Amino acid sequence: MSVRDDAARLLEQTRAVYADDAEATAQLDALDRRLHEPLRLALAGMVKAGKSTLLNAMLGERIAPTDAGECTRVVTWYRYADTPSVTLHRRDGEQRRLAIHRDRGRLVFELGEASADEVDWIDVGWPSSGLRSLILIDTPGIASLSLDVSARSTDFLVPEAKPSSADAIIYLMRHLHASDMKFLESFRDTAAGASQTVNAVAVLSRADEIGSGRIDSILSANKVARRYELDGDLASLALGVIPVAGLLAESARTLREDEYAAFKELAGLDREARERLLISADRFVRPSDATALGVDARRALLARFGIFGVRLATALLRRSTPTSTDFAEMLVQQSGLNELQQFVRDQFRTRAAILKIRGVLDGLDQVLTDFPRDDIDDVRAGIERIRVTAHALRELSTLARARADGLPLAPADAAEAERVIGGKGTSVTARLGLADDASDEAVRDEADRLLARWRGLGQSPLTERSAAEVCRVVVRSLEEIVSVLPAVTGSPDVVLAGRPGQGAS
Ligand SMILES: Nc1nc2c(ncn2[C@@H]2O[C@H](COP(=O)(O)OP(=O)(O)OP(=O)(O)O)[C@@H](O)[C@H]2O)c(=O)[nH]1
Ligand SMILES: [Mg+2]
Repeated sequence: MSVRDDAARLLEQTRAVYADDAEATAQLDALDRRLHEPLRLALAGMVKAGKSTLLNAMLGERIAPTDAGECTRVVTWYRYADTPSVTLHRRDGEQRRLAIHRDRGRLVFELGEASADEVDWIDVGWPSSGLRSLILIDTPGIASLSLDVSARSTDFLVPEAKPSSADAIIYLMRHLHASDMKFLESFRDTAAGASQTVNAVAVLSRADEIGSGRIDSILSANKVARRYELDGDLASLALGVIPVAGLLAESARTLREDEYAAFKELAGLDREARERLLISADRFVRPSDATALGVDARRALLARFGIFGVRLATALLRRSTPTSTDFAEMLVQQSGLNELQQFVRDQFRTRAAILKIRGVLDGLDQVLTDFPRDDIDDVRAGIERIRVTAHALRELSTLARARADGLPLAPADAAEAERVIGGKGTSVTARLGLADDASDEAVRDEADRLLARWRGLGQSPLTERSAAEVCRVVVRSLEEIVSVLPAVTGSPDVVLAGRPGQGAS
């Protein structure tokens, strides 16, 4: 019986209790859907942090509107569908299908006569393969001049006294800002608070601007990100900090042949003309006959790639002549997008099942609170039982504790414990601290060694009770690793949702 089956059964049981209550049943139905849907990953951050651009980059398509306009003020869900559709949900409960328009490759939603204030959320169904395993949720900027929009994002992500609708979050920040911290704190305290989970990653966004668009901007951004990561407060709020140049990533993933040709033209200029042209964004779009590219073409390049992207693209093409596909991939590689996607895979997607179950249990709690009655003690007990017995949930809460307060262990032990319970990724090798390509034998040796060590630590009379509890979680994680080892080929993700192989869905 997997944890998910347990949760599904508990939902079923609750539904029977509330069979005569249509409103409660509707909420239970929604929880049931949530249990079977992909992970809900929200992008949040201050106004113009680059949320929608990054969402497009992750999908490799320009569907989220990025410039000013009413739509950027509405929470928008992007989920997989065979045929495109855009549905507007009004606050008064009414739904309306919107026409789908494209403008220069971009999707444009026309809210029609509805103003953003009247819209609750927009639901976009889109046949993008990236959405098969994730639901992406774009949110309006926080701390905007319009308090109203701000309130709407915050309300959605960290609703007061309610579990969040998102399972995990990518928080974009351009520089560490007091209100960023405040937001991340409230996200931890409410959404994840009940089960104390770390489920946020911070993105240092618009990374190309950090070094003023110089070609080593990403390097500078990396240094800043590492510094932020060492900041104790931030470390307790986000699993990591990753610099990403979202605009470059978005445009690289939607690169057109004419843009590729334009960059080749720039790379082919003689050095002096090229350097003069690329000295600043202003200079780049001034009338000049040093290049065959007209002002409009240069303006278009600048808007799509930023001055950093233009410089980088030109430099790359001077060194080699890749095909346009390879060239696009080279640009993506420089943008930091791959690192982010890798992180989302390692930390969120492999834990999708358990993050969702956590959200569903919180939601179930909420139903019991909102619709109190006498015969719900069994359901309440059922929720508690799953929370206590599901090892993956205990891993998550231990991990959260490690990040927030530190574990009650010697520093080296604490670091090892955190790694074993999945703090650096959930693959067997990541948990054991081995290289990805470690041999089966090395994996088994290390797993056995750690298991013996942590059993000993847990049983030592010198170990305090709170530390012994952590040891038990670590030992259990190691036992599950050992139990999957005979079948190890490569390095499968171990999502400890009960038994191997039933984790992510
Ligand atoms: N240079 C640079 N500009 C970027 C980057 N990402 C986004 N932008 C620009 O920043 C502006 C805002 O980008 P959006 O993606 O709309 O930002 P947002 O956070 O969704 O904005 P709101 O939804 O209005 O809060 C646009 O003009 C983008 O082109 C980036 O990585 N580098
Ligand atoms: Mg936006």
